[in-house]
Amino acid sequence: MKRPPWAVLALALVLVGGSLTVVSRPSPEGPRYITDDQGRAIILHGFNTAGSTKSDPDAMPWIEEQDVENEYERMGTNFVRFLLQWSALEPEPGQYDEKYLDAVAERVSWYAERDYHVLLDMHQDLWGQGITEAGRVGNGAPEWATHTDGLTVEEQEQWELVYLEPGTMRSFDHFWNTTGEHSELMSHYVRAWRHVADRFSGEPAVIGYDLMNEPWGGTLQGPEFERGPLAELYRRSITAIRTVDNDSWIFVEPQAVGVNWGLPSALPHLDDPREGKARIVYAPHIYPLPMDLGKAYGRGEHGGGDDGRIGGSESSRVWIDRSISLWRRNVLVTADRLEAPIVLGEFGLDTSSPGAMEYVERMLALTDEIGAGRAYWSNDLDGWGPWLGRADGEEGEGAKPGPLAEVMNRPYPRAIAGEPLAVHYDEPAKTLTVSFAEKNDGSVTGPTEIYVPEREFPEGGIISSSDPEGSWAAEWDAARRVWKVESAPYLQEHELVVSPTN
Ligand code: 9MR
Repeated sequence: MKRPPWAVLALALVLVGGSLTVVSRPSPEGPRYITDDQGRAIILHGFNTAGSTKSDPDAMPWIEEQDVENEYERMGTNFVRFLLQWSALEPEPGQYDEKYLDAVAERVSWYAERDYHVLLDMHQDLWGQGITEAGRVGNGAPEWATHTDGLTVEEQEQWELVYLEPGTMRSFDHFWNTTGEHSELMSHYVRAWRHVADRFSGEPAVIGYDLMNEPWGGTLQGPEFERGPLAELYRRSITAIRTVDNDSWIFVEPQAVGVNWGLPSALPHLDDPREGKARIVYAPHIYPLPMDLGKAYGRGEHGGGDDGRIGGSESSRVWIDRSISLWRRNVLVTADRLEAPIVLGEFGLDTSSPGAMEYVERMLALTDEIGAGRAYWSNDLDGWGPWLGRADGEEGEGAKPGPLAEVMNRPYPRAIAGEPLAVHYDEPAKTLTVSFAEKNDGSVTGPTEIYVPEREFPEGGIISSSDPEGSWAAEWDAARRVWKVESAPYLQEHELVVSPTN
């Protein structure tokens, strides 16, 4: 593969960025967690659903209700980052398509019935379909909100490069009002969010709103963009959403370029005017630069990727690991500044590339370690997702699981009845350890819930607690494959261990 010129620039940025990053310091309060309506800390584990939304005439993902059922059966997930399209929501300025929202609500109900948490993500790539006449690239913004001023947009083999096309840049510059000509666009976006929040505020399965997918600043980049118009969009959206929805969590992303590779974000602290403690979530993505350049996570000299070399004789895995370390450090710094819990909104790759499943395991372990939730990109039937395709295309038969389905199907605490201290899954031993502290403030009303897969835990496996015998109780819900655990409330700390039957 020929390396695109901006990738070379980017590589240089990584080197410079690495030396500029703020040294990580432990958070004064430790990691923060999202809580559910029973006051439990929830660990979000699931998929983005779905990329197919972008090109669907009704802007719906490919799934049917049976596919949600299949996902639970195969992987026991509890989270979906569900893609929305502003173009479908507000097809004409100020007019919202309620039928579109009905269709979203129907899908939300499929998840709700299976105890999932749904994050509504206002997705965009390359601004919107209207950046080209053919409409083959770009999704998100409606055509009426797309002003290229006649500047060109050429399609590129590597889709991200289209961000640099003049017409795309101009469309973003108008939205961020860098041009001073279209301040109405941001107002529309904010009102559209308020409309969505108004519609879903009473639906407990909707955990929150991801204000904008992978923001791109056009001609404004880095701190100037993140502290400027991006923060303004977030502040205005948060204020608007809170007029109709006091309880949902509001997810904010950093600028994607650079930060997805591990560089620092300059996103500032955002106030939350809700009654009660702030509910802002930091939701970055990770796509290590070597992977954007076509490198794989394999162990070979070049990571089993293409024949280009990165870093002399080092394998690309070394470079990917460096990106991951950089990402981890910088994400913690930003989350600390935002005083927000972390959810990794996207990570993903071609599941057939060398070392792909080791990369996924690594990201699952890392998110456990930093107390973050995660949504894999994506559940599409495109070689990145958990399904190898529809089984014979027969209705009701569902999709065939591939290697990713195995890796994602692992023990995890769906909900923790207290303040999580550590979550650790030992892959070779197939043993999950969850430790947490009592809250002592009466805010937690439900039990701890731990999901375990069928294969190594046919009847739930063996569960033990550090609480003295007789002071705690575990109940096995065989249908959902979930342990429900009541711990001894008079103890300050608890450790639960679930291990395979033999
Ligand atoms: O995987 C998606 C690819 O098929 C599309 O061509 C591209 C442009 O819409 O988007 C890809 O998905 C991206 C997602 O929308 C945002 N984060 C990065 C994802 C992978 O590149």
